[in-house]
Amino acid sequence: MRERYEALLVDYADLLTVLFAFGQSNSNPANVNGDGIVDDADLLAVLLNFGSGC
Ligand SMILES: [Ca+2]
Repeated sequence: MRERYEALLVDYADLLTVLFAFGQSNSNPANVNGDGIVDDADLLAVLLNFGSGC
């Protein structure tokens, strides 16, 4: 499972992962910032890193 998006290429699959999991509070790879819930902060993190990787 994906722990941190900055370690991977961010693409449409990641964006969809966040969108489909939006609002969920369980453990989820879409919870990018690890605060326990998938929300707009995670969506923003994906958008800001879209197309990047290392
Ligand atoms: Ca989050």
